[in-house]
Amino acid sequence: MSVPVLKVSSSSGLSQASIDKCLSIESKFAKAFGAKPDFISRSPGRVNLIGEHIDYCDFSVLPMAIDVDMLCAVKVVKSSGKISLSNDDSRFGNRDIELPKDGSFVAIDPSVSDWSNYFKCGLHVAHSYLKQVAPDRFEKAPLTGLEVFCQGNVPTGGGLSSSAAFICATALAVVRANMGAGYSMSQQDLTKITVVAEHYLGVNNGGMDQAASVCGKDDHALYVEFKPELKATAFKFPKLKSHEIKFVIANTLVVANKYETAPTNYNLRVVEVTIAANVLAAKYGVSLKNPHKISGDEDTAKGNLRDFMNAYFAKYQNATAPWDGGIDTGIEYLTAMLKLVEETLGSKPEGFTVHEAATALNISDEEFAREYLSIFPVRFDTLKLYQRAKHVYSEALRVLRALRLMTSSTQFSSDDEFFEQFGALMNESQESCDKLYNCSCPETDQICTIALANGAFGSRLTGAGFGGSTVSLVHGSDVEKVKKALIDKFYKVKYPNITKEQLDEAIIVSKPTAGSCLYEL
Ligand code: NG1
Ligand code: MG
Repeated sequence: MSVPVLKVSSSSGLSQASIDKCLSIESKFAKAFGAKPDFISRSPGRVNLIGEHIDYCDFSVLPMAIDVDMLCAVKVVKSSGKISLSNDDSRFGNRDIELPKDGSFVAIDPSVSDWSNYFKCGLHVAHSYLKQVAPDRFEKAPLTGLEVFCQGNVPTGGGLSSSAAFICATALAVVRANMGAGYSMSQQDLTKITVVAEHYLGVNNGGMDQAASVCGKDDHALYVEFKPELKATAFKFPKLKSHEIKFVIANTLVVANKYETAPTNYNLRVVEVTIAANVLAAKYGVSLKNPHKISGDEDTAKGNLRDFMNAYFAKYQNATAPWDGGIDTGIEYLTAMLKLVEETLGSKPEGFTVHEAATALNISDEEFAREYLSIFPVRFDTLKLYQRAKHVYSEALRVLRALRLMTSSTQFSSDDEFFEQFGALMNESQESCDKLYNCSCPETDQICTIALANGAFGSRLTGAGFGGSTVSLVHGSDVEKVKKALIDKFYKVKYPNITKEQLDEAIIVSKPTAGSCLYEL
């Protein structure tokens, strides 16, 4: 499916709110650059309902796009030789990016923390896409110059993917500006190219955020699969007899700086589960060679826990094909993996030293350091292979159970059967993120406890964790009650000077929204 291109007019079926937003950014653009933009690109934030820290193991996740987003209003200034950036948020000052005349890439310096780095990441992946689809035009010649006005309301560092929203909007804008108005880009291509964008800033992320931001659909959540290829299937929440299904998103306001903490947090988790997969593979004598990666990032492709699961079933259970994503087989395979993790790694809850992990892999400590610890640098005392692998397989299992609840055609005998079962999965996910993956934080735990005590059926961190946001499942009629409890018992206690505006931004109750699009003016 193509990224939608929408004409900004009421006759095109666009909501008045979207039209107003476009007209408002158009006039801000005019103030900044003294002209009218040619088009606007948009990409939303997302919340992940369940399936945390498993996308980089190629296990499916259940996110939805939400109605906070990033907009880029763009004017093509063909031969200016630069991209001039302006931002609605005064904390982010104007920037000029010079475009190399020989058509080479703009350099990105991840050691300098600057908002334009995200733009540069989107620019880079769009540029490399352009070189692929139109090499004659983009191999040696520079990209077109641009004026860009950015405006977003996805909280930064809040676990709702402000980074993916910005990068997807940027990449889309650069492709549209260089290929012209008629060019149609597929959602799959936009997702695929943006998945690797943050790797240029040193974060070895999976593909959930970009898939959710690009492929979001009004009133639908998404089941995102990464194998055999990237696929986002939209589904509606089940219609219950008397209660609407609502998710309350509450930000801890603890900002998770992913880049600074990557060596001990996010990237270390990716490394630990990669090592766990390879230790299991060595133990059971199976090969993870030639793993299928959506990113095409072959340098870092060492096989993952899904590859191990498939290799194990091929060798020991005569499976003739890799797991195809089916719910029943998935539950069977993952349950077997959990047993095996217990038997194989369960005796070492204290974790593995470098030497112990290298020995388990039959390689030298030096080779181990080179192969696993150097591409993205990491720091640790011991590698918690048992806990991390157990989290991944159990979380992947919970996603399948959650999907079955969301999509099962059998009616629930009572509404609360749905709420209780889905809520329990969310609570188990939180427990696993906290105790096995160590990616929760005290503020997240407090919000979850308050939400659960005030009517929520399930409550958990969403996104990478280590701060950021929470998501809680509630009856539609209980939204206000849960919000009030969070305000009185968490926000006003923890942040006594919090303003009304800050509170309005901290708690979001959004219906699922549409993904990336272009607005033509
Ligand atoms: P956040 O930090 O919430 O944007 C990150 C990763 C995802 C996924 C989740 C955890 C990036 C861009 N995204 O999301 O790929 O692994 O953590 O489920 O780093
Ligand atoms: Mg992010």
